[in-house]
Amino acid sequence: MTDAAIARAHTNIALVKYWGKRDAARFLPMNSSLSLTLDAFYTETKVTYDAARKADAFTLNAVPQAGPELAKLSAFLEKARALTGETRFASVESVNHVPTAAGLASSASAYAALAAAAVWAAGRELPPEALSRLARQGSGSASRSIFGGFARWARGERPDGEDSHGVPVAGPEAWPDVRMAVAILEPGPKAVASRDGMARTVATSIFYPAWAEAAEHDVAEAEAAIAARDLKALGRIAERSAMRMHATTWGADPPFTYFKPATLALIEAVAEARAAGLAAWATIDAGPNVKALTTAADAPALVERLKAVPGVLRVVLSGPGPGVARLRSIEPAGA
Ligand code: 2P0
Repeated sequence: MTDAAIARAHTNIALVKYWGKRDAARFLPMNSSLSLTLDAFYTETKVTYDAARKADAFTLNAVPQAGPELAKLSAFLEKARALTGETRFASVESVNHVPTAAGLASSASAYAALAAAAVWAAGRELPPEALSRLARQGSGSASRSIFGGFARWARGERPDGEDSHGVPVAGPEAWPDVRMAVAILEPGPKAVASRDGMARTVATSIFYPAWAEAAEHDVAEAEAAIAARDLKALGRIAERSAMRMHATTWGADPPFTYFKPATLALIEAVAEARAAGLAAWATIDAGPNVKALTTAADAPALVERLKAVPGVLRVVLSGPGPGVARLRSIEPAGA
């Protein structure tokens, strides 16, 4: 007997960053974080439980996966099965609608979609907080992609992680005028993986304690700015959170950075745009690309400025996106 479900989840960009774990096995963060879910980038995943299967199977963008990729997926499905009581193995078909070489973390949308499809295919309906808790255990940032618009990932206090999950802050309809311009750079040599980078900064960065303390305040301030629809205040918090996160990497031993020369040029272009009167605040994740928070009205002028920076391949504009949702059919890879 087979049972299947399909879920779509959108990626998110943190405005107050998640950076560092207090419990790596449970994916428990050192600090709370806050993000904007984007409508332009998403993952669709179909999970089919099949009593006749002897093992899990996984295709990503229509390419069958094996080795470590399949093992990672199977380990996550074990967590979903433990939660739902499902006992059958599954075939998982996943399609990423994230531009290739975008340097955007697809793990957020991927694990959010997988968590939801794995639970729904088991015939269970769980509250979004429970889906978020499960998604968190695939990739921390996935806990936020269960929700649309602005979402907070509450750090939580409990050692078992039950209180560490996404919380909706303001849905995509609440502030539809917000935009994120994603400037995509030519791909370079592989950077330090975010998981390794955050582990190294927690263990060795002399700036880490200051980071963790500041982040908690930043989340509270960012929520107040969202409640007041004050993009200037939110942008300022987002930019300083990103710079402080990256400062921890310079203070690590050995030190490292995700910045490339073009990253700094983009940060400068964003500052110049702001000086020229446009809404524009930069944020950077565990890679060299720069994302700029802006408004629908100012986005076209900002995009032109970012496109003109040497090294920029393209700029993708996105508005607020929805939370995880059930689909009837999956869009094939390449569609
Ligand atoms: C974030 N990042 O808040 C931060 C900012 C990157 C920089 O979440 O180890 O893939 O799977 O929990 O979620 C990327 O790290 O890390 C990330 P794991 P994840 O978006």
